[in-house]
Amino acid sequence: MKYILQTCVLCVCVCGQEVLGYASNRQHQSFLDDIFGDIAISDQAEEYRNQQIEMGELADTMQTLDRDSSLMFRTNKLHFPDDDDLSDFSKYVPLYSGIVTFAHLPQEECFTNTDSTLDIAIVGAPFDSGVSYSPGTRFGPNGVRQGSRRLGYGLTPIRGNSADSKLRHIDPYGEGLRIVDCGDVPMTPFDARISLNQLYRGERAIHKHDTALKSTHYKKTRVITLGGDHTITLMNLRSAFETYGNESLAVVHFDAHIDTWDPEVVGGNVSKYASINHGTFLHYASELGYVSKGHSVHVGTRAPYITLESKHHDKECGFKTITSKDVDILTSRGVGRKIKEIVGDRKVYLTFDLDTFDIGYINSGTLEAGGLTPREVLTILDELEGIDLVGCDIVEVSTPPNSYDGDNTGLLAAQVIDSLLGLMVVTEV
Ligand SMILES: *[C@@H]1O[C@H](CO)[C@@H](O)[C@H](O)[C@H]1NC(C)=O
Ligand SMILES: *[C@@H]1O[C@H](CO)[C@@H](O)[C@H](O)[C@H]1NC(C)=O
Ligand SMILES: [Mn+2]
Repeated sequence: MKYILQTCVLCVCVCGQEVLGYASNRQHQSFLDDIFGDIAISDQAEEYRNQQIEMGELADTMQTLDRDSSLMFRTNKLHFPDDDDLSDFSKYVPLYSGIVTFAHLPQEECFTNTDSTLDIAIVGAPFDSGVSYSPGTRFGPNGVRQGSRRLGYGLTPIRGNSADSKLRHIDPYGEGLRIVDCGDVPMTPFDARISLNQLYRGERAIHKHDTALKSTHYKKTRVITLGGDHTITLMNLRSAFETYGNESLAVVHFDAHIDTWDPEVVGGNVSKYASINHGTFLHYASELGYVSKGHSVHVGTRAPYITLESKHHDKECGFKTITSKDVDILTSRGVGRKIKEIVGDRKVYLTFDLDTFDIGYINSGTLEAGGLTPREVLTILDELEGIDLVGCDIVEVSTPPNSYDGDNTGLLAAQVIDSLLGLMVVTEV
């Protein structure tokens, strides 16, 4: 066996061919060497192994393995790049690796550098000082980003509700819009008043950017905010309202709860400071004129009204209601069509509370049974194709370390954002 091997080494030297691929100093060629080449064995290790074999401490695998079984590897020898060549590093990054931004979008400092042009900006609002039930959604922005790692290439067989819908044929990440992840607004956990004001200023700074895509009919950046408890929507709405003309926006509010509660009912009888919270922000949004009355709608509603008066007050705030059970009656597409009818051609702000989903799918700030399935939600959202979506957010995303449901919550939240991104991009291409 040894004799044959050395003959071959000679052959390689004489002919200058690499077909057999043996390194000339290898006395005891093994199956592993054939498969992995230099990666499996260094010169030092080779020498050590040879010594061990000579001393009879180690079996020469050449004696025991059938070399025919490694013929394929010997004749298809792997060629590694030059040791200092790193050109392949930038070509492909595995989806689970790297520093995590939403769907691998480029990260940008959007707050102080307002000269850059952006079409759509993702920003996190890590805040949970306004919750009445489970806290912890300050980890939400990070959770959504973790859940978005498989996203970034958007052409799928289910985007859009029919083969001839425009949505079916687009990849929101690849249509030429400049979409970036701005990171999180630094929101202090110690004083909700300061914290919410920080968010307003952060959103406002992002809204100052001009858009990049020439064909767009939006002059200013549209923002997708990752929450955070639902209180944050008041600040997002305020900045969107001021950016898009100081005219009330059609608010599409996916949520198990109405969130228009009079502060006298939720929080306000504790202190004035406690009045603004995740159950009252829509009362304030309506009072401040951000909500287009009669053209705004709750979707997925099912939690108790708390008081008899709350139902009446909700109407005063300008919302129509599509309950979770209405999805059974109208079908998902029917719900989508009804929402479109309600908002018409008005500018839309869509806020999505993760508790819209049934408790079986997610963890969130205030879980309610009897919610929607992921497919129902994706169908409803895609049916909104063509609406004038100027801003959106996803809130009450309760992910680890606050919850222990694996990755489900983050994955679903990311999937909703992916659909919303589709709705934002489809009108631009
Ligand atoms: C909306 O009103 C604010 C405050 O008065 C003003 O600064 C802003 O320019 C207005 N926005 C638009 C788009 O007109
Ligand atoms: C606040 O209002 C709620 C609902 O009406 C009531 O149950 C609660 O007792 C009130 N708390 C205080 C301190 O007034
Ligand atoms: Mn809510």
